[in-house]
Amino acid sequence: NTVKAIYPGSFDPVTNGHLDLISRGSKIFDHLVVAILRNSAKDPLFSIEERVEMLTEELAGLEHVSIATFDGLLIDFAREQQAQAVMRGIRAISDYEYEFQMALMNRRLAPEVETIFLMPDAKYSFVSSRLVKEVARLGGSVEGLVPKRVIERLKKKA
Ligand code: COD
Repeated sequence: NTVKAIYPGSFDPVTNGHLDLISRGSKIFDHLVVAILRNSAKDPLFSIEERVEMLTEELAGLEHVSIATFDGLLIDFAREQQAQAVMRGIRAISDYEYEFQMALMNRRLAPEVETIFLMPDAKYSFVSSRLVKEVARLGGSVEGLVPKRVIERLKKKA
């Protein structure tokens, strides 16, 4: 009985918190699909192609992990992929309300798909793509919070 999980997100850009979670997930699940949402309400800094590239670069060599993009409902994508689980990260209590609502709405749409939450290493518990973008845009250092290649890409956007 193999378990396939989807790790969905915006990944705009991928952070060390996301990578920490992916590494943990890859040890638990037989297969983990990192799924980037194509059309989000959020206005992304990085194009979908750039986000795929960044994840491809950082996940090279990691076994049991693949990268995909999706549109529409997450749960439709999970069914199409025949995944049994959705993996999400909980950084702090503040994440809980949004994650709880989404998990229960997804369960209502697809009761057979289970949402599983993992916690990142405490040193990444304050890292978010949103704050990384803001600090980088205003000239602050995001060293250690995102991969080196992502820092270079952020500099080019500034
Ligand atoms: N440490 C650990 N986990 C982290 C960290 C960190 N530092 N940073 C982020 N995470 C976790 C987040 O908690 C989240 O679980 C995941 O990583 C991805 O984060 P983001 O910010 O890149 O992605 P989101 O939250 O914008 O993704 C939202 C979705 C794309 C999953 C959602 O909008 C969606 O499913 N959209 C499709 C439409 C749909 O199905 N809607 C109905 C939902 S009920």
